[in-house]
Amino acid sequence: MDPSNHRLGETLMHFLDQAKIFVRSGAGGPGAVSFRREKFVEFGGPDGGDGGKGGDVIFEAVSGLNTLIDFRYTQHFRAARGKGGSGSNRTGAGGDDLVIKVPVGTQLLADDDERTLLADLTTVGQRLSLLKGGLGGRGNASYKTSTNRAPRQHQTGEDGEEMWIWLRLKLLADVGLVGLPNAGKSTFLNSVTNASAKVGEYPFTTLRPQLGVVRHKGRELVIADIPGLIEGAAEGAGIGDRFLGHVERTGLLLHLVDASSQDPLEAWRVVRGELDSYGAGLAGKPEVIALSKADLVDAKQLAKTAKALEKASGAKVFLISAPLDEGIEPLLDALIGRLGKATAEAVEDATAERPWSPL
Ligand SMILES: Nc1nc2c(ncn2[C@@H]2O[C@H](COP(=O)(O)OP(=O)(O)OP(=O)(O)O)[C@@H](O)[C@H]2O)c(=O)[nH]1
Ligand SMILES: [Mg+2]
Repeated sequence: MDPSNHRLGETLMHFLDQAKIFVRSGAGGPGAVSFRREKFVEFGGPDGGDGGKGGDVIFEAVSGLNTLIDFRYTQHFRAARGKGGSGSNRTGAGGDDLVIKVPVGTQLLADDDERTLLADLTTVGQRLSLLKGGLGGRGNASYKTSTNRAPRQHQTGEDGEEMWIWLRLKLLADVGLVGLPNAGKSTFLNSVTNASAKVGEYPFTTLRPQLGVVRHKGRELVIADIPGLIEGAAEGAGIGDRFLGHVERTGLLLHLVDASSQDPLEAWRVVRGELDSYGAGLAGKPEVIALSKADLVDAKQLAKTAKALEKASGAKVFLISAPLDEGIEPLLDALIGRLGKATAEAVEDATAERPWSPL
């Protein structure tokens, strides 16, 4: 067995960013057929109550979750049925709504060819009531008229609704870390945030996306670390590009290039190429570039590399050494600076978009 496949398999057991599930709302309870039987009343009237309403299926985005892994084990979700009505005009109890908790950043997609987007739950506490529970059936009391004083009519409850849907998680972060494997992305994440990502001196140490939070100058930044990209990732090479979706919604990309590598300029180009072939606007995202492992290269060489990279990218290139905590402050300043601008642009984009309407 290919060891990298094995490791990927292990990873997917703990992290899952898409799942297909079946949901059904509760059916309404049946209406009752009942007549009053009272000792001193000659003809007891109809008193069958209505059935209760079935439970709705509701999705709610909650904090503290960052994988859809639970949906690998449970794929069927059914809200409770309404209870039947009963005598003495008692309406049946409504079935409880089923609230399905999902991580912030979860999208709900229809199981059609287009994978139509049904909802995008991007803030904590955001809810979507996807399926309505069936209405309870009418009890016979409600059929009483002046001409029919003892109706036996009643309704069974309305059926619930059901559907298969896809859940897709796209983590929400301010900054997405990209670079070749071994560029020092996880080392950087660990040094500036509360994260404790695995670091290794070999490629593909990181097998699943991870978030970290950094507080800098009164601002909170969420940084997403994803597995390294290699040439051909868009066609599935290495771990492929399947995790790039997690940087799709970041305000900007922090592109780390290993200053001590053979050809840093080419390393930068390869990753740019993969961002380009992935699409989804990644190539057009604001990019902050930093040469990592600056401590491993002599000053002259470093300056030369930085200059070449600045020329190729047309952007300022930061120099950092995460283990020595060098160059980190100015880099974080730049991230915050660029993010302020990027957010303003994103707000403009978002207001230009058509509002989402359910189904
Ligand atoms: N000397 C030095 N070593 C570094 C620096 N940053 C990272 N490293 C080392 O480089 C190796 C790779 O670091 P990681 O942080 O795992 O790299 P990565 O980009 O997350 O790699 P993948 O997860 O495989 O994509 C590790 O051995 C780190 O200790 C640095 O600034 N200076
Ligand atoms: Mg890593």
